[in-house]
Amino acid sequence: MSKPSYYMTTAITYPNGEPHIGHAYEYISADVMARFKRIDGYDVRFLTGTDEHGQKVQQTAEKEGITPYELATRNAQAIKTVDDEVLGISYDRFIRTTDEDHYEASQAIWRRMVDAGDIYLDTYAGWYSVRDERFFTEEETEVREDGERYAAETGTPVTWTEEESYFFRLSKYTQPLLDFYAANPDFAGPRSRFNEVIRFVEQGLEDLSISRTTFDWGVPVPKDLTEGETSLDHVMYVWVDALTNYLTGAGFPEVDSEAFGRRWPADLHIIGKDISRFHCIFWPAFLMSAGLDLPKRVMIHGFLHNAGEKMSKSVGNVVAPAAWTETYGLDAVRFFLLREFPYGQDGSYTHDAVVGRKNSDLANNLGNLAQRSLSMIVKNCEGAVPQLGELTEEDRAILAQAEELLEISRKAYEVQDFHHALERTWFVLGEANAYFAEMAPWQLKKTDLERMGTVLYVTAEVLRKVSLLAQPVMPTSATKLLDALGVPASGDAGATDASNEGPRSFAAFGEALEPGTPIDKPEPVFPRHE
Ligand code: ME8
Repeated sequence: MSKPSYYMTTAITYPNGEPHIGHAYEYISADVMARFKRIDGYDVRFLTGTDEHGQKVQQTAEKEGITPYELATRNAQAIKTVDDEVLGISYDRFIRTTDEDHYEASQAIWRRMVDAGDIYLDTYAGWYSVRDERFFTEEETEVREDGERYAAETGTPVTWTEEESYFFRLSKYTQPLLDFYAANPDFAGPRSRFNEVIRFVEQGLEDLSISRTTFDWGVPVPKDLTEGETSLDHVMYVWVDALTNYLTGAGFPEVDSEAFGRRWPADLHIIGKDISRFHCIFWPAFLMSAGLDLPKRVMIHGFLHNAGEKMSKSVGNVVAPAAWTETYGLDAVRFFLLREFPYGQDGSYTHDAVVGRKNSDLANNLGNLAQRSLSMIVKNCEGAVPQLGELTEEDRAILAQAEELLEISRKAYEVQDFHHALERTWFVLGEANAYFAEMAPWQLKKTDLERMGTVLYVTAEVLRKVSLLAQPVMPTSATKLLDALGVPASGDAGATDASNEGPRSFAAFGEALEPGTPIDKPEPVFPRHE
């Protein structure tokens, strides 16, 4: 039987600078989702990449005296290196919006929107923020103390823009969008952010300017297919081609291909809170116009702040992902980001908070328990998983709690509630630590060897389940733990890179440890951060 398909994406990053820890937060969380689904038996296609067109990239390139393509190529490479070498992101394609097939896809969706009668020629006059690559109405802007005008919502400078432009009949989609939201209450999450989108649409939508004529760094608009005469060369508004990357990655415009049939509609778009309107309003409207299915879910994550403060170049508090992974280790960073605060909310990091998680949750709760119980097995049970004697109430209770974790995690991952999955898992681990302390197998060693073996078995079995579920978040460490527990690798669980050679499928979750399996002297997996 073929595996069910799961197609998911991150936002594509502007390559006008190097990625910071806020971008890393998005890549890591998406990677955790992709790994979870692979281990759970899905044929995952995971798309990430760079959003290379538009004025922002063009202006940065001009300042540096290079072409936009040169700038984009340099920074796309830097981002890819962070994905590959710093964060171990298991993407399947790194798309660049300058890729040839993406031009084709962008022009194809444009044609479909023209065919639907949704594109017309007019003049745009209004405010534009290059930094946000976004239009603002007069009411959405304000003049600040310095006499300059800014977008009120994002605080970025805006400039007056007046030019011939194609428009998309977004207004026509106000009601269809509201109907769609009502019929699909899980289309976007978390609910609070989805509600903000709905309230915005309820006020009524205005048509959207979707092409630019005053610069040329973009996908050219197909000239022959227009409603209205123009002598000007238009390039697409960068967000039109940017959003279309999700279709390109699925094989569009080959809509009849096997690949497109499998991958589209996308199962999940992961994005940050600043771009929810683009993904929950413009994108479904474009797709409705083009006669294509809508994505199943958009998950809107919060922003990561440095000790409560927004990261910014001018404040000088921007953190490079490598600075973190070198200091704390990759798996600890991945764990911290998903465990510390709920996905969907904003969160903050400090050195003390990361070290706290690393030492208490990882070194103490997980590392120590594994180290102590496995060392005892090696010393006192002839180096093999002990036999299981008669189970007490306490044994049954802790085993039952561990057993429930897979279903709890599946439900949580379905709505990208990574935080809840980890919280429950570490709660059970806390219970296992309490069980171990109470049962005191080091004392049983002197009085009741069979009972000691049972306690060690039960502890190891809980550790096995916790380690299985920890794989998506901490691929390297969880693999080491599973190796130490003598759990065989399952070849079909989506091995994708060197850090994830031996993922164990969740299909084996219910198959308890085999007594007699050899256990080697354990190496510490989670060192304390001093
Ligand atoms: O918005 N914390 O690109 P981008 C968490 N090209 N997430 C953050 C963050 C922070 N401090 N800073 C940025 C764009 N992000 C467009 C996307 S998609 C078709 C086009 C997130 O480079 C941000 O919310 O500004 C977005 O999801 C992603 O990083 C890329 O941001």
